[in-house]
This record gives sequence, C-alpha cells and structure tokens, in this order.
Amino acid sequence: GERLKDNVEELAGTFGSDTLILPCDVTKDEDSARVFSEVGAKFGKLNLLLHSVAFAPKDALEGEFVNTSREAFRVAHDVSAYSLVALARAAEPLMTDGGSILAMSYYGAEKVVPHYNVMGVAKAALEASTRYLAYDLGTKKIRVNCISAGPVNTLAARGIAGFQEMLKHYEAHAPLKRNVLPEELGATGTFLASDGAAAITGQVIYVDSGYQIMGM
Ligand code: 0WE
Repeated sequence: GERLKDNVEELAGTFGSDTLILPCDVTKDEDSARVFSEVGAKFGKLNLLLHSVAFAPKDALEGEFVNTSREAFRVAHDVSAYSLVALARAAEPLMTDGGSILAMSYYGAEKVVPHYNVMGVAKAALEASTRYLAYDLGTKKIRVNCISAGPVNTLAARGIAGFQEMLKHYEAHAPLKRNVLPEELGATGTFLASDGAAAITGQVIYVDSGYQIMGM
C-alpha cells in the first residue's frame, strides 16, 4: 500500500534504473494476473519470485488460538498461504528457463510459539504448499523453497508484544548465541535462486542461528 511505497522505491532504486514497481493485492486473482502480464511485457521472462507477505488480524495474534474466528482464519490463510499458490500459477508461464520460487516462513509453523496462533497454522499451510508446488513445477525446472527465518527487527515485528524478549531468547539459546542479520537472509535467498541450489526443491531452510535443532 501507499504507506510502504517510499521504502519500496528506495530499495528498488538500489537495483539500477530498469525496475518495475507494481501494487498487488494478493487476495485478488486479477492483481496477480496484471502484475505478471506487465512483467512479461517489460522483461519477457522471469527467473525468481520471492513471496514475502503475511497478515492475520491483530486480535488473532493477541488472545488464545482457541478463540480464532472463522474470518480471521480465512484471511490469514488467504493472504499468507493461498497467495503463494496463486502467484506461482501466474508466474509459471514466464519462467521459461526454469526458475526459483521462495517463500518466507517461521518456526511457529511446526512448534507452538505463544501468540503466533493462526499465523503458525497459515505458515504450516505455506510450507506444505511449497512441497506440493515443488512437485508440480519440478518438470518445468522451477524450484520452490521456504526460508524459515529467526526473528528480525522489521516493521512488521515492531507491533508485536514481547518481541525484544524473543530476540534475547534466541541470543541465549540458539547454538550461534546471536540473532540473524537481514543480509544473511538475503544471502540464503541469493543461494537458493542460484545454480548452486539447482537440486534443492520443496525444502524449508532454517536461517535461525541453529535455534530449530534445540530440544531444550
Ligand atoms: O510472521 C510473522 C508476523 C507476521 C504478521 C504481523 C502482523 C502484525 C500486525 C502477520 N499479521 C500481522 N497483523 C497485524 O495486525 N512473524 C514471524 C513475526 C512474529 O509475529 C509474532 C511472533 C513473531 C516472531 C506474533 C506473535 C508471536 C511471535
């Protein structure tokens, strides 16, 4: 939306002048169709799709999971999980040399993180969708993977109660005894998009200072 437009333009500016910035409401099939039609018109083909979008209504991330409304569940899954399926389907015709599709996940998909609630269920759907998409698109040499990131102090994290404590918890308990840097997530994305990862598909790669291996 408009609120983030300046940030997006600043970031896209670092890629040089031949960029295209388009709005996309991922809950609308017409929007993804329009985006990839414009990408096709300008560039002719596509190599990489990074899915980095999630939303659950704020009240669903505060109370108990058992109280999640049908509507909050629907919205969280539509925006955070189904959108990967819709975008992959729209991107596929442009990935004529094969391609790499990446999605961002979080540990709350596999273990209970208090208050992550319906987002954890939606991330579980996102990770499972990654595997089914990897199977379908493998014949087109399109790979589909998730990066499961440790907590990063982003704009989306700022509104989350207890987030600073979560950063401290990772510093204390992760094998590397530190938090993840944004550029480390970027470097993993670059690797997964590269030919070095040509035989990696359907995976969830943890970029979390090793936190996920711990049992206690
Ligand atoms: O996936 C996320 C959060 C994504 C997110 C953030 C918001 C905040 C504003 C989705 N929907 C909303 N809705 C809003 O209204 N993370 C991995 C970050 C996160 O969120 C948490 C976490 C962590 C970590 C929520 C509770 C507990 C832990």
